[in-house]
Amino acid sequence: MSSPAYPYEENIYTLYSNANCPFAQRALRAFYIAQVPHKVIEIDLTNKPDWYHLVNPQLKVPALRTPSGTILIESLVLSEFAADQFPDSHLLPSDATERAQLRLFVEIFSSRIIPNIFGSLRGTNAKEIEEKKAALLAGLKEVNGELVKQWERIGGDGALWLGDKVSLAEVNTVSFYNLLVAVEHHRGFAVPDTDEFAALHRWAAAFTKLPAYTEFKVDDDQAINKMKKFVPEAN
Ligand SMILES: N[C@@H](CCC(=O)N[C@@H](CS)C(=O)NCC(=O)O)C(=O)O
Repeated sequence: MSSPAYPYEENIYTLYSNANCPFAQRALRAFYIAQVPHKVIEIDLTNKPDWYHLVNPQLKVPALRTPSGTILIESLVLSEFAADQFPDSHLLPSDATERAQLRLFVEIFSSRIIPNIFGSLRGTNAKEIEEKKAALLAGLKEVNGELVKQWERIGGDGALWLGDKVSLAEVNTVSFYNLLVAVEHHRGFAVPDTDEFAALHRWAAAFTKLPAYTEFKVDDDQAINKMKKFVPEAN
């Protein structure tokens, strides 16, 4: 049988990624935490290799090739796959209710924060930009409330979703939190330093110290520059 006409590493996982992509960073962090031998192939998104459609017909990163040749796509699928395939990573709690609560947190973050980060940047007039910034603020308040509820449930002093242990709650969200710096720069938005957002600040102070965070963190200047492409020319 002939080998497929795209590059991959025999016998280990191959992750097709881009270091600046917040979606790809979910997969990079999950595989880093799970300590799974894998090769990262960096895809230049401005000049994608001809063979990439054979890996992902949607031409997006991240994508994963398993050692047996199965291709998986979509960042949340890949991070969940890492958690399932490598349970010793404890990326997900063993209790089904706790897993559901964690997934709800990721869903709330993904649906309230991510579109409003991009929406604030893409806005074409002051009204639209202010509406998206207000929605982003409301989303962050909701995320803050979820953190407060979670810490009441689990007790202890830890400031990550699972207390002291990093999990998919951080893996699937922190690359987007990292983009808030671009909304601050381009749109003058900052998370207020008030009690309403205290849990969020406490969580960020904890996850920014994690090796899994710092290893893949995009520099603030680079995040600001990369996100500039979403800001329309006229504003
Ligand atoms: N829903 C996808 C989104 C992935 C995505 O949008 N990736 C971007 C880079 S951050 C991409 O590959 N875009 C294709 C392009 O730039 O042509 C996922 O979660 O994996």
